[in-house]
Amino acid sequence: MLPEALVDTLRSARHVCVLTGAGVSAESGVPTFREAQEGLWANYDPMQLATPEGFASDPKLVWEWYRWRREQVVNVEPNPAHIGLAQLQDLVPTLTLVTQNVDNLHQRAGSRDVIEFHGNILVDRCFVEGCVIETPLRGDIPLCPGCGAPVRPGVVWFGEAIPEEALNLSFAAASDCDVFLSIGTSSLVYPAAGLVDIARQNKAVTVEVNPDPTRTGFDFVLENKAGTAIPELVNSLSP
Ligand code: BV8
Repeated sequence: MLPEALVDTLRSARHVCVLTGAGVSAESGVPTFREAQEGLWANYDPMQLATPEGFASDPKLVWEWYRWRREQVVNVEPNPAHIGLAQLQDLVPTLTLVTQNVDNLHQRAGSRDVIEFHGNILVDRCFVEGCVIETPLRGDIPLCPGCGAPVRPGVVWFGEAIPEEALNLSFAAASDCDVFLSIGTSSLVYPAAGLVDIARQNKAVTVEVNPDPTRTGFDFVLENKAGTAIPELVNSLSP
């Protein structure tokens, strides 16, 4: 049962800013970032693989990891959490969805104008020019057809800057929103994890949805799976 005060707050919200993490895709069968290492990948640390240094030192291994993860995400479906967030976008005046996830599931569920804070695993980019590579990739370490440099997945690695537009749009939304929903994230990775602090500084009501709540200081904590809590939120707002 949702707190009545939270439902009232959402009903009167002008701008809801949502930050999602790997927990939103967990119920689709995509392992969360920290549990993602299973099977042959159990011996590798994602914090090493998801870095420019990791790619530079062994591009073939890093490509194998991303191809394995791509295979995962294209073979799963959006879950009720993704679908509920897409529905929520039509139930509040303005909803800004910022995702740390790179799996494209929010878009497949129908969410519009998704801000991909850490990029998208299904996009390929030239390592040197940064441009998107549309042509089919060939070989263990695909090369840019334009300049011959290695091609890389279009994600943001540790130690890399967040794409400027994504950063600016997300900071602006966190500063303007009157409700900030943090869903399915361990709140460990910055600057994404700092968005809630910006929202709080601007007097937004903050809400965490996580079966394993991570941080004190949220106004509301829904200690539940996103696939259950988000549809409940949507039902409480539906006419
Ligand atoms: C930056 C894309 C600066 C790649 C990802 C040293 C050197 C350099 C930087 C740093 C450094 N030390 C610290 C930093 C900053 C660093 C950082 O924050 N590190 C952390 C680990 C301390 N950040 C960066 O490097 C960022 N860039 O700082 O740049 C800069 C500035 C200018 C110029 C140059 C540089 C970039 C970070 C982006 C990294 N890329 N992903 C890929 O995917 O391969 S991050 C990756 O991990 C994910 O995208 C995600 O963001 C993160 C994992 O977090 P979560 O999504 O929260 O997932 P997690 O598994 O942790 O938690 C899941 C949660 O779900 C849990 O709480 C669980 O309870 C919950 N859950 C489970 N089931 C459910 C559920 N919730 C709801 N429902 C359920 N059913």
